[in-house]
Amino acid sequence: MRLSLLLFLAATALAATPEEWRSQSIYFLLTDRFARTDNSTTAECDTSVRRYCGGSWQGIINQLDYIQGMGFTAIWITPVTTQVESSEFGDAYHGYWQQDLYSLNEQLGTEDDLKALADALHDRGMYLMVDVVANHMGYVGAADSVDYSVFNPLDSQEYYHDPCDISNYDDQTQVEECWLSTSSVSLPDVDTTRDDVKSIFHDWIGNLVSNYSIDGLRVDTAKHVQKNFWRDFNDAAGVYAIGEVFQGNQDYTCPYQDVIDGVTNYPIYFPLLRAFQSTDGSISELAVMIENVKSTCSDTSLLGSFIENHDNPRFASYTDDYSLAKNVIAFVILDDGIPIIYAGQEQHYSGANDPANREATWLSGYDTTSELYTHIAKANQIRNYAISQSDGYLTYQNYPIHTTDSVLAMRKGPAGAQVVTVITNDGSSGSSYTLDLPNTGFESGVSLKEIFSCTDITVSEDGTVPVPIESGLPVVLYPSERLGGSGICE
Ligand code: ABC
Ligand code: CA
Repeated sequence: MRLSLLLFLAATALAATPEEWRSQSIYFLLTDRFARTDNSTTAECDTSVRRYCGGSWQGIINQLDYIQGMGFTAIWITPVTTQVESSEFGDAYHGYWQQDLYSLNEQLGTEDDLKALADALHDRGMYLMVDVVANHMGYVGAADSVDYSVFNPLDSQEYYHDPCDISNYDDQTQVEECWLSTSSVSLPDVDTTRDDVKSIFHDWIGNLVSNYSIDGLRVDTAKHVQKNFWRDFNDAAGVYAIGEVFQGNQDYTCPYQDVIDGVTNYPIYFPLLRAFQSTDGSISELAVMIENVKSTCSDTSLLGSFIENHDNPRFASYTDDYSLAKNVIAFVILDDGIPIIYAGQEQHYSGANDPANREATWLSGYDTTSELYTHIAKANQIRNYAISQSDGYLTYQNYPIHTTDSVLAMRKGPAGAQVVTVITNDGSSGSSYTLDLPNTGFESGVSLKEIFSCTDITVSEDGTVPVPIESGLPVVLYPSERLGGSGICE
């Protein structure tokens, strides 16, 4: 093979850096629950029984148009490794009860299927993010019954912490050394402080990433492993990694960004939910947290923004109001950080606690005309376009420019190419009025486009923008003259 071709092939297989991930938008799915190889949209999936429902990697390949049609540029899939056998406590359909790091979960497909998924994504210029677990393995039975020889590698008790339950999440030693579960399905906690364990994980992650052409990692249970484990693990992976740190306090969560490229933005998640789950939530609490996260996390552009995932009740389980749902989505996509939308959110699924929040996406019929599908597509489209228009968009830190009891207006992006987002928790029955919005940075007389409704708005002589608030819907403003050729409102 010619050298140039070899270099080209090597380059296309190159995994992605934090710099490359910052501009992505992620669709998160549970492989077992998103799409089936047979393309069925009727196959039964009763979430309450916690069994496999038949989703597969090939199924995802079949539905990439559906995902890309919403403007997503990457997917995050649940863990791919071999899991515990079926038990009275359910199946490991979610992938967090692994036993063999070096083989794949047959329920989800073959090695070739997973490689084909990476190829299919790369052909579209999209990225593959895979969820990985280094904190624990899984075993059906109580802690004292664990047969460590079934694990591969880490097949002996010496590699594990002695069993104890995490009874107090404020005790960091417990959080790191005790087990997430010691009964039903036990989660034997790996002793990640041992040098041999570290090198086993480094070898494994490097291999996994290169074998399956993985572009990025979502790292499960990051706060349950001591901090000094992660930098070397992240380096051994050689790709952007985002750690799951399930904690709302920015002083606790942000420092993990010093050892892993990104963290899931739980500090914003909680005040965002409280602000929009009803029409009397606190906007100011959210505005304060935007600033707290900016001053505490080392790089907000590498955080993962979300309002739904498989561990928390879906947004629509709190309120069925579409306007509120649209406002939180606008925030998630247009704040700093990499947006993460959880499969089913676009169909307004409303499952509450695990396992109810893991509904099969196929039962929606993959409706590309649904209200939130098209809303997400619009929000991703303007973000993707703003990124393409200005190098500074992603690193310019979003900030609140105006707040009232029910409105948060914010600006992101350098002058002339800024996106101004106005969100409100008025809800769909909110009244219609015009907000004279200051501090947008737009010059008086400039023509703006409201990108959800495609309405034209001109900046007033006094520099304020007359923003129409209608039925509690979010508003996104961008300079009209920049939209030529964008396909947005054209
Ligand atoms: C199963 C059943 C559930 C049952 C549970 C006990 O057992 O399905 O119905 O309730 C996987 C599966 C789950 C399974 C578990 C346990 O394994 O997906 O279905 O639950 O077998 C990650 C993954 C998650 C995964 C695992 C385990 C970890 O995203 O899907 O679960 O590999 C903790 C962990 C976090 C974990 C999460 C589920 O549990 O830290 O890594 N997620 C507090 C704690 C958090 C804790 C959280 C929820 O509660 O601080 O550490 O997360 O339990 C805020 C605070 C937060 C606080 C919240 C409640 O309040 O700031 O710190 O979080 O104000
Ligand atoms: Ca641990």
